[in-house]
Amino acid sequence: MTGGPQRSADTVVARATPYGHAALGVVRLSGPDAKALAAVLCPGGPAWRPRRACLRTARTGTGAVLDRVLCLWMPGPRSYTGEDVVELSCHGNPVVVQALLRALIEAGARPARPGEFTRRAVEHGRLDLVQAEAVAAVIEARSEEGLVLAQAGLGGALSAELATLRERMLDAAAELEARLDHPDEDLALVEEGALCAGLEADADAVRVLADTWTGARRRLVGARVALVGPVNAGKSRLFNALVGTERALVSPEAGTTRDVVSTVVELGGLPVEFLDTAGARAEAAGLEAAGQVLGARLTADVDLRLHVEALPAVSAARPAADGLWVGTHLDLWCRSSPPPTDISVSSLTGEGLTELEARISEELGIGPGAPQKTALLSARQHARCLDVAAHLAGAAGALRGVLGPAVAAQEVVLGLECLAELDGRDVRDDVLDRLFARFCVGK
Ligand SMILES: Nc1nc2c(ncn2[C@@H]2O[C@H](COP(=O)(O)OP(=O)(O)O)[C@@H](O)[C@H]2O)c(=O)[nH]1
Ligand SMILES: [Mg+2]
Repeated sequence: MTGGPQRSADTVVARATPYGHAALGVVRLSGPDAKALAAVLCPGGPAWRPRRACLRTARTGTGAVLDRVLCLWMPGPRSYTGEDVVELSCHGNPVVVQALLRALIEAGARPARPGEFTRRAVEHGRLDLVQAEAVAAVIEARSEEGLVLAQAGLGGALSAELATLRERMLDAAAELEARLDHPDEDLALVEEGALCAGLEADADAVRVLADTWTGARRRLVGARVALVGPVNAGKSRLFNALVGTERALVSPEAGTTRDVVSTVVELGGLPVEFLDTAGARAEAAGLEAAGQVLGARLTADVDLRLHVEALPAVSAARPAADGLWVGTHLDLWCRSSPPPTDISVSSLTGEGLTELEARISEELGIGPGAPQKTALLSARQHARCLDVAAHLAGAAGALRGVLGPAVAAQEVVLGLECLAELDGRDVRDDVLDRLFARFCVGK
């Protein structure tokens, strides 16, 4: 963080609950005047006591009652943002929430920008950047396993792992600097081979950490599975069987499916979006060909591809691309040898469907298995981790090769810079702007 901790001069306000009718709505204030502004909104009543909920009456400027609100005053620095915070729980009617917001803004509060509460928490050292992203993940996680990973991040597990990595990298940098400053003296504490091996081991460890993002992303936002293959392979019928509803049109006529049809279902506790696509055939033209192009584009980054083929017409060789090779029409398979596909099903009788679902879960790495302890929680963290790993590998390579300790030291320093950006120790404002813009207002 550039500039170090600083007190924000202004007090911000936002609703902390979504727009809509609900039992409760929460409005949150943060900044030096939080309590004073809340006291203007809720005049009179008992004395304000820190961290004690108190029922008060919010009034318009003319004294009319807006709502009875439960007020909680959390003086800084022991608050979410590190500043004075007041949370007002009112009735969950957008009219009530809007009236409270307007009154507080008229009294002098400023509407908060997206993610501003969490950004203030980071600026006041209450959270590091990795934990701030964990806050977003806790709010957005779409599975319980994702929530557990997000909570581990918020609890500081990932931050601690990064802190020990930083220590090792600083030690390596110091070792390399010692070799540069005094090339003729034997000041090195660590023998060169061990130093190289240490850098390589750290590069590997950071790559392993980077790899946790794939599994974590699926647990946080869900996974996407596309059904692809030739026309009339039985993709649409299998799609309907997998999502448990007659969602896609099924027909013996080739070229029936044109648009991508998608449905989200829960599989092993995760939301999984299945996508049915237009089948492939060389003579496709017009809308059918356009459907194939659209299908290829919309499924370019799926987590898993099911290459579907009808068993009576199955090719002898497996499709070249990654994914599961699925044979349909198992009910029509009458040859003595087992089908060559990875897995076979009959969408007519249902045979093999349970096994296919289990296989899909396995391919996606969901369901029972070793739970991850620490995992990355954003694409940004993933990108920075890969940068750190590349610099560490570059340092080891330089030390082993002809480039030597000067280049190796430079690589470690560059890696440390990436690490500082990763956990927010030293991160540019534009990076923060982009990151917090993804948060919603009030977070
Ligand atoms: N007997 C049998 N027929 C199937 C099976 N799966 C699909 N079909 C039939 O094969 C034809 C083509 O199916 P469809 O799902 O539209 O294929 P798509 O073009 O790949 O989407 C339809 O008449 C389906 O009823 C299956 O497992 N067994
Ligand atoms: Mg189809």
